[in-house]
Amino acid sequence: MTGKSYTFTHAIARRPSASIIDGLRAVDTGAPDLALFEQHHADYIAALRSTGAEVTVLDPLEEYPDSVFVEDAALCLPQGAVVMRPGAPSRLGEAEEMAQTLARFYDDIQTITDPHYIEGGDILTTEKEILVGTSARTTPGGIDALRAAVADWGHSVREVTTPAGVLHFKTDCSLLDEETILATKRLDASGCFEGYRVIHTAEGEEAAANTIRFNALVIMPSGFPRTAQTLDKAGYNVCEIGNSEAAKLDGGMSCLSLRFSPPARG
Ligand code: CIR
Repeated sequence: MTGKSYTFTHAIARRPSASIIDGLRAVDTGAPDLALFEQHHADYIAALRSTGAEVTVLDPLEEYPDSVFVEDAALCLPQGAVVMRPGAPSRLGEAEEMAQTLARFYDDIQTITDPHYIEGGDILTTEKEILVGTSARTTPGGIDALRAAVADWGHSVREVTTPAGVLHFKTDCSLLDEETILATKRLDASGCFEGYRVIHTAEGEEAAANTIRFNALVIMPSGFPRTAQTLDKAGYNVCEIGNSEAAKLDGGMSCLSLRFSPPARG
């Protein structure tokens, strides 16, 4: 296993806060249950750690109800980190909180600044490029700012489109290996994955698309048996984690961590 786009030594997560009941959601299907969310979160952290990774678990931030979804606050690359500028006003302050944590691991930290917006959930890093979907949270200017921030590190950024009504680009896709993407049919139909092998989520199991490849594991939300079987048959080592509470806030497996291998510090 060598793929730098899914092989990580570290991850950062943040425990859910009691204020999670005020988290953003497209459709209200009821308040998340904190105790159950905490259990799912603990299972998720255990899965990350089971691969040998060092996982930093931050304390809850009551002032930011959505701060458990740490992925949106930053992009971590082998050379450095980029602090995002979330498009949701209630989430703007999460970026600065994450910047402080990133400084433990990175010397080179870039920051997306006013007036641009970009959230980590819209960013899919593959072996050869960084795909970023425009969305209600991520503007073309934000994508251009990211492109400028990572150019010196040798990364190319390609702007794509998050489907209308979908929160983030990665709500509908995940990286499985160097050449393979798990995606909903609706996102794949946009043509953005030309040149990749694409495995589709099963009909009616679109929410399974927010999965992560983390070292040897494909960590996916439980409750999507046909997609899990497809991935299993394709040879992936599937690990299912309860996601009922995060799902009430449009969250899935990728949102709950930042995954990275920090550069050696000299
Ligand atoms: C939000 O609307 O911002 C949160 N309730 C969910 C964020 C999910 N994050 C992600 O997909 N990366």
